Amino acid sequence: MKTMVTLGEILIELNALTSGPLRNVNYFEKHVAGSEANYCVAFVMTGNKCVYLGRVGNDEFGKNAVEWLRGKGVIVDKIKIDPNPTGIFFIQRDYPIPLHSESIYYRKGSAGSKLSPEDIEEDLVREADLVHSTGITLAISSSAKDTVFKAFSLNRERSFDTNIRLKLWSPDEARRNIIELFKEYPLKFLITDVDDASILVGRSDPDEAVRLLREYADVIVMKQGPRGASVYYDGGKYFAHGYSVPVVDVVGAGDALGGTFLSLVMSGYPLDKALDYAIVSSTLNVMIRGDQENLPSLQDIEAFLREMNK
Ligand code: ADP
Ligand code: CKP
Ligand code: MG
Repeated sequence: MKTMVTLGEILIELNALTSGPLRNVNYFEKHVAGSEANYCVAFVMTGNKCVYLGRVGNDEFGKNAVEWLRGKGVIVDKIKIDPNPTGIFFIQRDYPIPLHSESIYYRKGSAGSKLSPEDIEEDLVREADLVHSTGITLAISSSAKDTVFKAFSLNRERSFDTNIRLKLWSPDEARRNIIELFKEYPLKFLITDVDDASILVGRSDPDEAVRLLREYADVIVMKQGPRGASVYYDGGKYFAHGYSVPVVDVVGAGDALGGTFLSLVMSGYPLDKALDYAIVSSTLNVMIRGDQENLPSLQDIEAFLREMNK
């Protein structure tokens, strides 16, 4: 079994039960979310171990998050309790853009944003097989950013999902901070998409963008929405197609793909097979509200592939 350590902010997601502008939505469904927590659960569901480093509030939502993640098998004993509230966000769906989900955050000054370098147990990070974080954690506060830099200084096996959220910072700030991290701490795995890559290197063609990003990472996964995703390595490239399914909410699909991919590669799967399996995880994810409830086991991924590729 491989162990990944992730650093980030757990958020409680309140997902609209009906489509349309939130002012007219009366019912919401609650889920535990937050990109790095999603990665952690995807990693654990496919047979590996994940330690979560972060803070939650001393409140019902904080307790909800820790109990839920513990139930999923995530190692939660390093999560700190902070006096500030657990951050939340709402998801508005299908309005004004059909099939699009918009995240509306209430997270400023949250417990999760207080993540600090002193939250890191150095030996734990040093001994992990992989350390993972995202652009969200760089954006939420300067102490959270410092924590990612410190964790990456302790272990060379690094993974990063760019996850640029333009509600948290400007394209310029995102580019400056993310490239600063990459220059100081080159990655084993970079997980990104066409929009983020174009902010980072000014190219929206995936091959072109990867050519400019290659100096920062050994393996690059380029997510391409419903089309699927590609993985680039040592001059090679493999494309895995997406599946046409009824879409309910696409939030969390990228994390499902990234977490399952990392887990399978760490378990020794070849990159192409790991990506084929990871696409299944993201496909199941878009079919429901919530980011973690449909994250599949290996057995379920194989059942999907057997049936869909008949
Ligand atoms: P991110 O939001 O992190 O950029 P993507 O939007 O590329 O990630 O989604 C990740 C994966 O989820 C895709 O590679 C695809 O497999 C799946 N996916 C995303 N949107 C859809 C969709 N509308 N229909 C089917 N699969 C989808
Ligand atoms: O890129 P994804 O749609 O997979 O990311 C979804 C997560 O952390 C979601 O859980 C949300 O809480 C967030 O990204 C975020 O902060 O936007
Ligand atoms: Mg993403």
